[in-house]
Amino acid sequence: MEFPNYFADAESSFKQASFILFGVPFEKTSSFRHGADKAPFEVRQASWNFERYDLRTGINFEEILVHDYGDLDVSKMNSKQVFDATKTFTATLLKEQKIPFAIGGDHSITPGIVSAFPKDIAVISLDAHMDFRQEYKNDIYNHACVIRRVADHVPLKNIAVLGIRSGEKEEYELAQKENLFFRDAFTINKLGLKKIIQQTKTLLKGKKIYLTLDIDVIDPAYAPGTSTPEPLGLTPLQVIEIIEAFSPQLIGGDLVEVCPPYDHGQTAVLAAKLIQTSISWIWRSSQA
Ligand SMILES: [Mn+2]
Repeated sequence: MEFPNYFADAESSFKQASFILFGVPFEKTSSFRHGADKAPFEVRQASWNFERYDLRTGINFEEILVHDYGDLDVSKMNSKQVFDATKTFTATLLKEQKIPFAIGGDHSITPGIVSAFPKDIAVISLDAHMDFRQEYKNDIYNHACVIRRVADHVPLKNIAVLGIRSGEKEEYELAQKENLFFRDAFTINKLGLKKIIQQTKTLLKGKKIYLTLDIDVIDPAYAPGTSTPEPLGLTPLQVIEIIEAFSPQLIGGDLVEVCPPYDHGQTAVLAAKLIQTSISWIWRSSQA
């Protein structure tokens, strides 16, 4: 069965909307499994599964002014062109005071979006991977270099990476040497998520935050349909807790790396739920 090809209840006009959802079906930099370009479609389809009322926020999703712009046409672009296109598009949204939320695509779609924001924002990256390489496969815009590219725009001290459990030895050493704030999945489980949220809040106190949510931060038992699955991850409820904790500071976000050909639907449903929840929490925080 096919549902309309827009996110459920995202029925505001562009002009009226506070939130603009848009798809960036780009996945040319994926290094293991291919198919993340199918994610915007599948995540939108999955979104029609939910009831509108959110138990925890007490908000009916249809009350929220969300416009689904559709997908950016990136099919013939390389990673540098996608960087430029997402930056330009996001800049037009910010000029209109909109809150952007992108559906990837692989993680390489994030730095262009972030580059449209002022340089003094902060970024939280939820990801299984360090993504701190200077370049990968001769491409500085590869999905394995996301945090590096974000750090070209945002000061490194404004970046927090949570949930990692994969990276090259050199990446870890460099991250430590350069004082990148990161907390791996093991430390989160050992110290407890509350403690880690507290530490992250101290780091990013008073800052506006962009959230990039790589679905592979979540354990592949919950989210198997992803490009580079990495066992021993966070649970969906831990991720929801992080989103809730930072929602008063969030000014935009993305959800990336869903890979439908390796999914039985559960990853797309979870991704849609995380998008719906993120938007609901940001909306609720803005109403308070
Ligand atoms: Mn990742």
